[in-house]
Amino acid sequence: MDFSLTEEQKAVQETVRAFSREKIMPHARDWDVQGSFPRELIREMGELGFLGVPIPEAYGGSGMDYVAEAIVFEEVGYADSSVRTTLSVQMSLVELTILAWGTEEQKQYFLPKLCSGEWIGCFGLTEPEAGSDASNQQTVARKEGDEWVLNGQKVWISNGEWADVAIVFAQTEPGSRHRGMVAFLIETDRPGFEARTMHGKLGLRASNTGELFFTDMRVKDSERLCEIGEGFKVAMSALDNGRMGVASGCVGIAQHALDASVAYAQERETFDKPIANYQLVQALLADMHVETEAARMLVYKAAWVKNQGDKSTIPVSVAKYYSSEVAKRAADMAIQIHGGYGYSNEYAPERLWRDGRVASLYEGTSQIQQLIIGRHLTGVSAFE
Ligand code: COS
Repeated sequence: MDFSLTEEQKAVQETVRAFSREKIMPHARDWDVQGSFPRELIREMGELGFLGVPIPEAYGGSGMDYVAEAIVFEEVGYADSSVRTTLSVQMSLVELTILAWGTEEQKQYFLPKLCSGEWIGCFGLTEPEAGSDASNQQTVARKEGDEWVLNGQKVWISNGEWADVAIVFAQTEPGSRHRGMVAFLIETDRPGFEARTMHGKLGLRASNTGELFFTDMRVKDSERLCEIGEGFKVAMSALDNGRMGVASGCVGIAQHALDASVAYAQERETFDKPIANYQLVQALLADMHVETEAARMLVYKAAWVKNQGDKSTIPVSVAKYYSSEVAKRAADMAIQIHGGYGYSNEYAPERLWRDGRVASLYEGTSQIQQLIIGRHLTGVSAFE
């Protein structure tokens, strides 16, 4: 067993870390307050190759492995989870899904635009009545000749209003649950499609989250991403990638919470001594360190499984479940160590805490991950 990173992975870590600490982190607080970050940043990251890490070079990607991808998410997530979320959706949920399920024509047309950051993508699965219960799709696709007519609504769609291209899931046979689901890959600049930004989020305020509306939207049959009835498998296989992005980003949140806490503990004095002298503070720091290291190892293990080309659902669920819980705990401990200052946006912990909170909700709640893992252990499905 070799725990060291390859030269290529180390180079990625160095480059993305330098970029994120210089170009993202100093602005994270202002972007959080403003509720957005500059879209040009996506283009810039595309030019540096951060947007297509595991995509083959033939399609405009960087042709690297899943550990390198995890490192990119960790480093960007350390700086700003809003930017990381935008990146994760683009790379894990959209690009990798097109790579796995798209036709050669779809891959050649969409992937270079997404890898370069010229286009932004979104993943339209969640609906008001289809969150954890993802196969309960109310968006309907009705066939008319060689076209489909789409009607329905999506919610909580990251990149929603920014997206040039959307993967959209729909039901072709209402009542048939996952057996009738299909996925389309559609350009959004079209009649019948509308996106509206959602406001009032606890965290990830700088990332765009939208609602999508489909009103008699006409979609060509050639815009299908899979066969009829395969839509749910597309969604689940996409989440095997998406959850890796969330897990890696959470390692970044936890590491940032720890680094900020160590620095603060060394500098802040109470009773004439830096608070780092107090055993109760050291205990918090030790817990943060141990849990962050453990989360990182689970992420790397899941990435390694992916690199072998093996099915990664379980290791990814394990990593996502643990890392998202660790991010919440680490950010909470960081607030505790920072005391009153931890409650102010003058320091990072309160934003880490708000941004980290969503990680155990989106792309499958912690409870969904527990039930996926529980089903694997017992052979009994809680969903039947
Ligand atoms: N990759 C490929 N195919 C998969 C898969 C995966 N990871 N997981 C399941 N499938 C396939 C199964 O093989 C099965 O195919 P067949 O009908 O051919 O046998 C089909 O999909 C149905 O699978 P399953 O029986 O596991 O479906 P369930 O309804 O039991 O799934 C869970 C339940 C909870 C696992 C699923 O609904 C889920 O993950 N929900 C959370 C969704 C979520 O994360 N939402 C947030 C989205 S934010 S973008």
